[in-house]
This record gives sequence, structure tokens and C-alpha cells, in this order.
Amino acid sequence: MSTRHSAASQTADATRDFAADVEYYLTLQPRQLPSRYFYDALGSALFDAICELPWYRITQAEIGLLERYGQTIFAHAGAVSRMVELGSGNGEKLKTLVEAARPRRRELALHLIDVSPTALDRASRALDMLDGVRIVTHASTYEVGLAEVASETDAGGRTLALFLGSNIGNFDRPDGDAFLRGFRGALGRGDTLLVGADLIKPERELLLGYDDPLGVTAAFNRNLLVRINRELDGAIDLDGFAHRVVWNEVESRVEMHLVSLRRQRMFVAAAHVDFIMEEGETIWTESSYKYRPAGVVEMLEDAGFRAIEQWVDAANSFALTLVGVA
Ligand code: AVJ
Repeated sequence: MSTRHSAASQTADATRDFAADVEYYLTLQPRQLPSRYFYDALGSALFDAICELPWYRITQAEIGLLERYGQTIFAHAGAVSRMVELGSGNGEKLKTLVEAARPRRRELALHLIDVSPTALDRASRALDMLDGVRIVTHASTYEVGLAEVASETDAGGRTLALFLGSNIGNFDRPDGDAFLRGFRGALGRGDTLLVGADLIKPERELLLGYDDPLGVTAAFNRNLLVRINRELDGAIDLDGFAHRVVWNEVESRVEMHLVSLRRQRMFVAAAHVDFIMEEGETIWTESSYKYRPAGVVEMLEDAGFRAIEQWVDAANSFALTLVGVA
């Protein structure tokens, strides 16, 4: 949420950032695109569909844990007056958690930070049905949204921050560490952070989660090219690219790529992109790191948080970790 700019100039800013990132990342070696650009209106809808796929177990596993341990989480968090969720998506998880916290005396301010305005609209509508809540949306990157939340004079209670859905998995270790330190800096003493992280599991299961038999994840991945063509006046041939998923065991991450099926020209007018892509060359579009439960705690402690409690589902597929700001 920004009061300094009109909606139209915010859209222009966002398009300029997108163009600059497409130019920079597509010409890096290896070629890549930042995964946050998946989430335009169609991409957000495709992601919601992914969460319904029987092969993508993250969402259901996490919601099960939130339903089961929500009250315990609030008991640890103390007198919460504010919740902040980064990458709130459709708001379903935040809603599950707030509902688990009943009965509730205090008014709760819910801050939703997401790059997708459509997702924020949908989430606001879903959360509006709860009573005793005030919703504030931040259509921005995590960093910008957190700075906005940190600059707000707080109402005296504690903040429970949420970083769910294994969104942490999009960061490699050094970037994730810097990000988590910044996150901690935006919180105050006595505040808590709940992190959802997907766990290492057999390769076959990991690959099915990101290369589903219905092709929804392939559509989600290739939509990035659709978005480039539409918003940046590109001429990329969709049929020239295939969805590829790799489990990189050494790095403990699932990688998504777009593979060029032939030698082809890549032309994107508004991003000053014009080069030849060879057959078999790939654009790396996402990393989804997978963790061991102890690894999640270690990563959070390294960033200066204090471990409070961790919950893992019965299938050992997903972990919720609650940490505090000492
Ligand atoms: C929302 C980033 C956690 O990495 O699992 C789902 C996105 N990509 N299927 C993930 C995603 C392909 C998802 N995160």
C-alpha cells in the first residue's frame, strides 16, 4: 500500500522493474528469470490450481498443521495485536490460523504483503468475513512491504509474522540469510515468526509435485513467457519451450526450467532483449529448496532468531517452525 503514487504510476514502475529484470536475468549465464514474476492474474490462478493438485502436497499438509496447532501457536505468541504475512496468496492459510485463535479479545491488524494485486483482492475478501480484524494490503515485494509495516507505529501488542507455503525455498542460502536478518530487523522484541518449509522426500515424489500429469505446473511455468510477450511486447514462441523439472540433490533443491526446443531468436522489444537461444539451452525460472527439520531451525538461528517449537506432519513431509525475536 502506497499513498505516494497513483495506481497508474505504480503499474508503470512495476513494468519498468519487470523489463529491467528480464533484460538482466535473461542475458546472465545460466539464463534465468526471477520466480516472483510468475504471479500475474493468470499465474496466481494457476498457482491456486497447483495447490489443489493431489501431487502438490505442500498446501494441504500445511493447512492440516495450522488447524491442528493454531491454538498452541497463538499461546506461544502471546498477546498478538498484529499479524503480517509475506506472500499471502489467496489468504486461506491466514484465515485458517486466525480462526484457530478463537475466542479472541483484541482487535487484530492483518498485514498482507504480496506482489500480486489480484491475490490481495481475493485474500482481502476472504478475510473480511472474520470479525475483529482490520486488513491492510501491501502490493509489493517482501522488502518494501516489511519496511512499510515496520514504519507503522504499533498498537502495543505483539506481532506474529508468517512466512508460509515454503516460500523460503525460493531463496538460496546467502540471499535467504540476508532476507531473514532483514525480516528480524523489521520485528521487535517479543514478536514471533512462523515459517513453513517443505521437507526432503523421495525424488519421485518431489518431481511429481512440480511436473504434474495434468500439466498445470507446466502452464504456470510457460505463463512467464506469455506475460513477457504481453507486458513487454515480446515475440517469444511458446511452442519453442518445454517445462523441465530437475531434483538437484547436491543443492537440495527442485529446479524449474524452460528448455528451448530449437535454435531460436529471443526478441522482447520493451526489455531491449534480442539474442539467439540454442536448442537445449534453458532458462532457469525457479528454485524450491527442500529441508531437514533441523536445517530449518539452524537457518533461523543463524539469522538471529530463537527457536520456540517445531511441528512436523505425520508423513514427515512438511514442517512449521516457530521462532522468536530475543
Ligand atoms: C509458492 C514458491 C512455495 O516453490 O513450491 C509451485 C511455487 N512452483 N509449483 C514452490 C511453485 C511450482 C511454490 N512456492
